[in-house]
Amino acid sequence: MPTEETLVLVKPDGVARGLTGAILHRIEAKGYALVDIKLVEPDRDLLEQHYAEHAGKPFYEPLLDFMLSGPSVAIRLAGNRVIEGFRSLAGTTDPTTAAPGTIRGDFGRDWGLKVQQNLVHGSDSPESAARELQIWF
Ligand code: DAT
Ligand code: MG
Repeated sequence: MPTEETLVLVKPDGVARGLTGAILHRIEAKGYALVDIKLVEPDRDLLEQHYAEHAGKPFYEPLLDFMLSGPSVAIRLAGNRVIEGFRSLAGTTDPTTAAPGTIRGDFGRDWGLKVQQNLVHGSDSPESAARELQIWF
């Protein structure tokens, strides 16, 4: 299978808590290649495009507010099966129950807010990756 690409975000909680380096370390240790990386302060329009699939859900507005609360680190990441590989590194959505050994499981928890502050984003399919990479890069 040819090398594929995914969009990874270190979300505002990860940047604010100084976890960008630790997260990048795990990504690099797994053997994936950083193709491009930048600090981004997204506007609401960018986030509405990125999270279009979640519009109208109860956590949608808190999610956008959270993503507007500070910069994220956007990463174009490459490697064979990197889409599923990064989501495995990240762990499941809810950081309270994400498996230990994953980014979300080791560094995240429930902060009692309306949105899961779970440190990272990773595209969930080749179609999502292509769409999201175009939005952020
Ligand atoms: P993922 O980031 O694991 O792909 P998702 O795409 O379903 O999860 O949701 C996007 C983000 O929205 C997720 O990272 C955190 C937040 N979120 C999802 N479901 C939630 C819920 N039930 N309550 C609060 N926040 C939620
Ligand atoms: Mg998702």
